[in-house]
Amino acid sequence: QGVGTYQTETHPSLPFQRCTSSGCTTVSSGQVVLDANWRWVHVNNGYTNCYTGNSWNSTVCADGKACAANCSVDGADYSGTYGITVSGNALTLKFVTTNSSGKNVGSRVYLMSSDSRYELFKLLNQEFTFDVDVSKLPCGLNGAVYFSEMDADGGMAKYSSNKAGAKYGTGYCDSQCPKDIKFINGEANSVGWIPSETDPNAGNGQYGTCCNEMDIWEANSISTAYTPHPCTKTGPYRCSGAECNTPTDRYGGICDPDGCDFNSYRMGDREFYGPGKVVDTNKKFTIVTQFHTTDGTANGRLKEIRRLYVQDGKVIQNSKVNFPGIDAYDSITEQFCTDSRQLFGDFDSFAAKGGMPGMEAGLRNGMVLALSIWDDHHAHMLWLDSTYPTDKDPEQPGIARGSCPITSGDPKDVEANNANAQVTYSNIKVGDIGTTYTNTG
Ligand code: IDC
Repeated sequence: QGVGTYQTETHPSLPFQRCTSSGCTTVSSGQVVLDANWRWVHVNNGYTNCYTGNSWNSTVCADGKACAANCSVDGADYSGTYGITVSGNALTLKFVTTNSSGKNVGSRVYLMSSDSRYELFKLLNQEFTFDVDVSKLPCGLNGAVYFSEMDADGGMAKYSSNKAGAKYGTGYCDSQCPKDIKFINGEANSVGWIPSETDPNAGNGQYGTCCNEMDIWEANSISTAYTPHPCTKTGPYRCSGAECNTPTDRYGGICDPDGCDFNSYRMGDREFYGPGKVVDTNKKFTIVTQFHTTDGTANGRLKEIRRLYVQDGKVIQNSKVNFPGIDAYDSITEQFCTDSRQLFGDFDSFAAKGGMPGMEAGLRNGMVLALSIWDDHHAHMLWLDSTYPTDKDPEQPGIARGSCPITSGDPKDVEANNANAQVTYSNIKVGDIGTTYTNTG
């Protein structure tokens, strides 16, 4: 796909910090870029759309290669069209943005340290820290901060027909092997495209795009989870057929779509996270995630993913698993994953797709930071913040994930009633373990 020039692409500046025991240095060239899927796609040097609403222009997009050769992705008006704003080191993503050109729902941006390359994070034996304000993020929404094993240049070097690259937010992948991505490997995903039945702006093509994913933060003001999702292949990998996770065969693909989630509420501590709770979601707080290895170096094996919170200057240890018959784990380890999946009676797709060694491979290869706000057309976010499956007993371990009603989270409701929802991420830091936060309380 080419580059459209009707709107100049100006990345909002978002400085972040790199830390060691001698202190933190600011990467002032930090900036974010909007994913290509949200952008206007039109014919090269013309105003005719290649993609409108949820379908492709069949004249210029007779096949994926021709479509990529004929079409360009254009620059973005970050605040006006997409509700994406920055102030200092803080990024705010608004949920619904309406203006004369239409309505935008949600967004996904990636962190860069230059205009044309994503920042590639290597997190083994490191910690990743940021502040969040989820106070305006109700049931059914998800403010997500996570790492995907994308190419730093968006795939430009591998696929010469991708002329847009990271500067225009191309090359996305994750462990759901999403098929709603419009351009994969420098080709349009237009062949066999099926428009979504519920989303006027989305659809699914014949290809998906898979890769290792480390969810640092999937949350709203009611619930939160952090979740490694390994894949059996190095990403990004373009899948088709059964290798993508399909609705009828969720676990038949090359990635782990469920992950090994640590959601405090689901793990049996219902008083830990939420408005007025131990981690009080009415106010800003800090999230620290540490990637501990067996030998305390980046060359060691990934053994534990630990979480800490800091609020009002005070370090808050993670909640503990609180069910009879299972250890009081307070972090993600291979044993936590095995035992919790077993207790809950979940299929252990995490183990099946590589477990901690699988996640380690992705972390060692390097991953790109995605920051997003989204609603859920498939499961209404009930897997995060409610009782799920909805017909099961919430007192049975693993079923209750949060206090949201099972009727909440339908995109048509939240888009109408919570259009003003938003999330703010700020003060992003990465560095040696113990160097990105302090306890002053
Ligand atoms: C969750 C994933 C999350 C993903 C979501 C929607 O962790 O990253 O965005 O699915 O696809 C289930 C659900 C499954 C959950 C998983 C953890 O079927 O959707 O995965 N889980 O809550 N049942 C038991 C566990």
